[in-house]
Amino acid sequence: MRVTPGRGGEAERRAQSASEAFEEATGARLMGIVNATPDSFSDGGRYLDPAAAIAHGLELAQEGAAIIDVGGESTRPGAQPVSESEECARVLPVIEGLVAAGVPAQLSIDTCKAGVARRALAAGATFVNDVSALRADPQMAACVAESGAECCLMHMRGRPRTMQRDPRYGDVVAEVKRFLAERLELALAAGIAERRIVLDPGIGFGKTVAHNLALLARLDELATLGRPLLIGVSRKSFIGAIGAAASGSEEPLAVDRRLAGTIAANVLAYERGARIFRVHDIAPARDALALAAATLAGDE
Ligand code: HH2
Repeated sequence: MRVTPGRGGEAERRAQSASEAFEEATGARLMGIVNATPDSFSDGGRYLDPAAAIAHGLELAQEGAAIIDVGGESTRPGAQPVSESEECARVLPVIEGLVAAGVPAQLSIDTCKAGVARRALAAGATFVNDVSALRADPQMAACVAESGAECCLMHMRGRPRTMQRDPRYGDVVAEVKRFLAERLELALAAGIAERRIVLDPGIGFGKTVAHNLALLARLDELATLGRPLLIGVSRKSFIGAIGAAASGSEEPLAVDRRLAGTIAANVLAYERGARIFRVHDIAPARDALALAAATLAGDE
């Protein structure tokens, strides 16, 4: 419970929401994923029905998500592109429904299309998660700047359909850092306020298992860019690969067996400076990161 000054000078007690309590304990925010798609790699088809997506978003917020990220187009390798009207038809009812239900979280639109972002922002979203870092649509930078929304700029090599075809880097961390610094400059020049920009190395976007591990291990080098780092490792295939290797299996761990690896990667990313965690499973991430924060603080 937190004490806040009430009207007329009276102290008024109010219960903290789960996300406020989490942020106070860790200095971090959780971003819960709601994919209103038929083909997302881990939850495709589960939340295509708006009522199911809205109920799921409300549950994630109640568990501690400060941000609910609503997406209508899968970015998994090989995913088929979706038209603007189809994407809007998938995400707008979800955003409108969450707003109408009074969801206690900020709403994010996961899109590369300015037309989708504009309509989502008009419906109540206040965060634009653009995995192309404002490159896919020339209108996107102005759309974000005019709206005053927060935005995430993510590194991706190539495009989702082809990005996993033999990606190569000299020094992946240095290249991702240079890219993010350039995109940050571009966003600032377009009039997006610096305090509204977060950066993301794009785990799994045009990267091998080794590239993903190098980015996680050396995340502190990206933290020097001076903006909060968002990290999205949840259920991704490198976790399946590492888990399989450690258990002597030829097959990658199934998507529903990647929670432990997701948590390990998020905790290590937190220690190295990540401050926004994009996850499918909020409650376990919340508990693990709270423990990590308390341990790092050396609480007695
Ligand atoms: N990962 C995915 C989608 N959007 N956005 C950011 N900022 N960072 C990420 O790492 C990221 C993202 C892929 O995950 P998911 O949404 O679960 O799958 P799909 O793209 O198949 O819908």
